[in-house]
Amino acid sequence: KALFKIPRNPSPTLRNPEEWCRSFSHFIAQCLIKDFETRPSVTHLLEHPFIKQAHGKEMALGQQLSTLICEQQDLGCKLKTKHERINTRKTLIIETSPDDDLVNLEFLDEETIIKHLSKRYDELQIYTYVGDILIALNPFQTLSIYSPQFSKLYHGVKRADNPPHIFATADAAYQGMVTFCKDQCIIISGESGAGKTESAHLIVQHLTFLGKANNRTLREKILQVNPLVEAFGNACTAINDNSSRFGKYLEMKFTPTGAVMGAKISEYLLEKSRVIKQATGEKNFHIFYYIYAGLYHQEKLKKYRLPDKKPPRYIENQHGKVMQDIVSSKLYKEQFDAIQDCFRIIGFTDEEVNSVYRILCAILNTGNIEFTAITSQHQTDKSEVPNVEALENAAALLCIGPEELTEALTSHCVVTRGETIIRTNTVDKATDVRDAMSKALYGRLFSWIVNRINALLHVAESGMNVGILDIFGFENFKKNSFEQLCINIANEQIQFYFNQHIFALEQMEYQSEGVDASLVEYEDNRPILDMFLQKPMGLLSLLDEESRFPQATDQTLVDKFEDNLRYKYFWRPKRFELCFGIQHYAGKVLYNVNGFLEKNRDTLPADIVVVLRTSENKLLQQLFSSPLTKTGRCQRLVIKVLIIPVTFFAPPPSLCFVSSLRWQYSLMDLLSKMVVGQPHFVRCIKPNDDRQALRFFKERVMVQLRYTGILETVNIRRQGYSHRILFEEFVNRYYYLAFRAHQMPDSSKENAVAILERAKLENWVLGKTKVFLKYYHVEQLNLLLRELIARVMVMQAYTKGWLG
Ligand code: AD9
Ligand code: MG
Repeated sequence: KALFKIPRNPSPTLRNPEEWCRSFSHFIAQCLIKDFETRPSVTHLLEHPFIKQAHGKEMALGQQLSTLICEQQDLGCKLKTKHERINTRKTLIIETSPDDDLVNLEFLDEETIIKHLSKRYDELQIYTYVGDILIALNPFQTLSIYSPQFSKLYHGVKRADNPPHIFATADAAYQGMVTFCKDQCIIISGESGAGKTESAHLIVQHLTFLGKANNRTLREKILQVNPLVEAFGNACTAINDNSSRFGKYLEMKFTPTGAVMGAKISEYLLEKSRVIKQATGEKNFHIFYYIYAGLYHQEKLKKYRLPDKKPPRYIENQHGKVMQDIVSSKLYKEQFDAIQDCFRIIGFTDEEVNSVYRILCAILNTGNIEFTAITSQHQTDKSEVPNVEALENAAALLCIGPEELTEALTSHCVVTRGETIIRTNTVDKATDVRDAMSKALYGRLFSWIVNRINALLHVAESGMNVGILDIFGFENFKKNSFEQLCINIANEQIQFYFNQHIFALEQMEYQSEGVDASLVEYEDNRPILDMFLQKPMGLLSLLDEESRFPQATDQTLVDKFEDNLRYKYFWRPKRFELCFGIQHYAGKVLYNVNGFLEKNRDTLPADIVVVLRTSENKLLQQLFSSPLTKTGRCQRLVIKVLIIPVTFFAPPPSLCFVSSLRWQYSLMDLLSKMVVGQPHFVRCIKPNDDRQALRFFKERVMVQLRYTGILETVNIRRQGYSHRILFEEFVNRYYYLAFRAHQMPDSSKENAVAILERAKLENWVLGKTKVFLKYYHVEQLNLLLRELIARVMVMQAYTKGWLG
């Protein structure tokens, strides 16, 4: 009834009818969700003269509403009632509980938090709030809480109305974007295997649901992006069978009215070295197994020149069960079919897909090329290829001449004093060149796929977006190498970003604005980051410096670290061992320096580039025509210097061949993207290391809660003011709540207070220039605003005569 109570006052400007219709239907849908128990009113609504009259009118409004109402009825039936406790082990209890938000707990210490999380995990409540931050415990089993019904349940409702859920976080980001026309970003963190990638998928799923575009194809395309990119960028590690080996920032683009219009993906720091070698018990990137099994079953191994007796060396299973293992895997074959569908749905042409397969198969053949030494009287450093078949296969797939390829692998040109001299390669050198070529082919192919997806998802730069960050999680294996160091530094950076947002910026503002709030102590990891990033004496600078000396060895490198890094976070177990240790924010890690320099140099000989450029394959020509550049890079580097270490903002060096420099640059680009959006945090926690469902190891969880600073986060969310809004912005945003549309109040402190009082909020404080709000205030204000807007819309429809 309240819904149809038409206010008398004249209306402010009506937005366009389409927008009106959309928001109004959403509003009605929300009312219905809230009113489960009074469902007879739904039937009344269907009978309501408004619906009947609107039927067939402009925008088929009535039709839309009836559909929505039916959907809600359906939802109501399926979920039975919101208050019914369904405790079959695999169904979420759709019932809110006081410990849904740890901030609400009366007594708070580590033990209490663990007790509540453990109890909730037992009841399959894997999600818990800490204020506006979401903790997600990995369930290690499939739960039935991600269906479209749940998407509807978590759409545009008050957060406290439902139990915590990843959809609620996605919804908050979406609502924030639509209400304030501001970009949002969801940062998912947690150690390897904690559930970041799964969470990212679920967020994309819910955002696609929320941004209901009329264009169904677009929705389908967006949903295919993650599976496709992950087939190329994920792999099985000792910790996680589907471990992300690259960082991914997916921006979902929306129109100002909240309809999804595309997506853009940025990839960071792919672990290319995995192509040529994997640690014991680990595997190569998924796609290699999919393609080998898929082509085997389609009887196309011959067409793509792959061996059919023994799998190529790069994907050879180290545990012996080789061929059968791969080709008999139903999963691999099915995944290959799925990847083919992804390519097709996203819009790759058959020619492009064929070229991608050819390059992948060429890489597999390249791995099979061997070298032997030719020793003659005059020469001992020459090598040749005994198994020409693999080389010929690779050359044929890459559409280049086999002789040219042999030349480029077994010799190299040196230019001295204007003269070009050809030098031969030793077996070791030729092997390195071969592997460098494989890595370069794969790395550039991966970037090309990502760029192509972006082009096919056809996104105009206008509009708003919700970005989702899913990087590789913190890793600590028995043996850790250069890759783990890069991954762990990236995680340090994300932790630093979290600290800045949750603790540092907030507390700095209390002081500058003269607000009296108790301060919370937290573990600042800035000194560790400085140790890595400072110039010229940080660990990465030392590594780069050493990489430029041709005579340097891994031994000289680790000595250099020891001699120069005077930090308590660095130690060297024994002087003559090739290893060093770092006390990261998430624990101690021992790194083995073997191969650090070579991996960091990551050089691709010019001779290889020259020969690959002669290819008749269009895609390959494109990959090697110029270094792949990412659009939009380097444009926003000086945003909010405050929250990113200054060292990150040094301009990229001109000689950017060194891996760690490129890598720092890449990370800098990522952070510059993130800082422009309003952040939402999801902290994934791994309850056990055995990947077992319903196993909650207190000690394991405790460690993660400690190093992510959850207890401190609870404290600051309780005592602090997570939202600080300038008076001007506050009055502009919310003035409808206390003033008439035509009044246009000035943005004074007094008017801000008038709004706060009218909205009946409690516990806010005022600073010199800003309103300081608790995390729950913003939701309350937004809800009031949305309800008001909906009322205004009904009123406008009335004045337009749509309501008869
Ligand atoms: V890594 O840093 O990329 O190595 P992630 O991304 O944190 O790691 P991932 O999302 O891949 O971990 O999760 C690991 C496994 O946990 C998945 O393969 C699932 O089997 C399992 N998982 C995680 N989250 C869920 C979930 N919400 N529901 C069911 C889940 N299973
Ligand atoms: Mg992952």
